[in-house]
Amino acid sequence: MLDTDRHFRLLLTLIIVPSVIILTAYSVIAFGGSRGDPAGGTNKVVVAPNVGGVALAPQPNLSGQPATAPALGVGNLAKAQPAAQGTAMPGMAAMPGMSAQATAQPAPAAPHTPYDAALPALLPLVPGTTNVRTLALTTSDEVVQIADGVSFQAWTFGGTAPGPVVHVKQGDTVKFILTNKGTMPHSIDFHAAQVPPNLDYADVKPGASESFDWTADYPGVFMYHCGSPLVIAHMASGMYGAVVVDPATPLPAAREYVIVQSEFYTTGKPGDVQQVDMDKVQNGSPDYVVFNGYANQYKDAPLTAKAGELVRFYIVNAGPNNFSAFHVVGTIFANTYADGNTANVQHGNQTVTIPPGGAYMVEFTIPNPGSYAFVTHSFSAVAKGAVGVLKVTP
Ligand SMILES: [Cu+2]
Repeated sequence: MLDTDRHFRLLLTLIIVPSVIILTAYSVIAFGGSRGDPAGGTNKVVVAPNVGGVALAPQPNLSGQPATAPALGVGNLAKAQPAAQGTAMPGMAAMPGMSAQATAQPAPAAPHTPYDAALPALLPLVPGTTNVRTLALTTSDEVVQIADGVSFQAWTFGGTAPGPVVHVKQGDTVKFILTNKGTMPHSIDFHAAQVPPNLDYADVKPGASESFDWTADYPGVFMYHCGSPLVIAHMASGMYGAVVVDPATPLPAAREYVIVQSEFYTTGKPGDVQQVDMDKVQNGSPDYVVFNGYANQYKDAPLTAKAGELVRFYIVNAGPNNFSAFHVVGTIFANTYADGNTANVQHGNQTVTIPPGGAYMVEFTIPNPGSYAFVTHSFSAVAKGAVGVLKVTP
């Protein structure tokens, strides 16, 4: 028996000891090798080079004081990292200091005029018709203001980013003409339309015009945007807007606002016109996330409503990258409608998820006067300008 036990132990030792050695060696190669792999490590820190060029990120400050300090964390990272060399978009005029790090902004210039968020009137009818409307949009290169003291070299529809809100009724035919006064080909993609994109959404050369008709088959709220390559570059440069299609059965009267959420990715010296930074665009690292094209504009100049009044927000998320988690602090949405279609109703939502290229209509009534902030609840975006206030009065 003893001999058998010894032999058994010896046998176990001969099996276990080499196994432990082999397993230990394998662990070092497999896990140690993976952590130390330069390629893997580089892939995991793709955001780091993109924070070097972060410009002023306004604080999520609802006190009405203009923000001047970089957002906590972003500023620290910006200082800790070497300056990112921003990549300006091909075809854009090079600006002095284009590749320099932007870490501060100069004092504000003229006061900003907020983008009018009120739902505009319906497009004009073609005389003698009841459901044929005309729409003419022009594309152009413009320097626009995107935040306090920050100007940006944009490509636009109608001279602003976002472009004008298009308002029609379900069943309308839109006789549309696009005139390109910009310096490169542009086009338009109406998410509210059903047309052959290879024909109607084709590039329009500088100086040229193209026209096509489309019908508003579905009610709701939709994005439009430039679809010329690189599409993301044209969208990141400001080429998007909202279409609101009233349903055939009219909605109840309400206080109606249109909000387009979008991101800006910038590079340039403080005080210079900022250029789009395509590295940041492609990596999804915006400097600004804004409602209707300008950081914090409805925090500084609140939208208004009356207590007890039905409020209706049409929200388009133009992206080009981020989802929106749209939320109004201090209220609950009585009704929410994905893409603004009344067939898609839900009740009692706190926050709605709006994908890039998507939209929502939300309705709510606020019983008590006060200041009600609206945000995307992806809160890093709030620090970058995605906050407004609805001021409710008795
Ligand atoms: Cu374009």
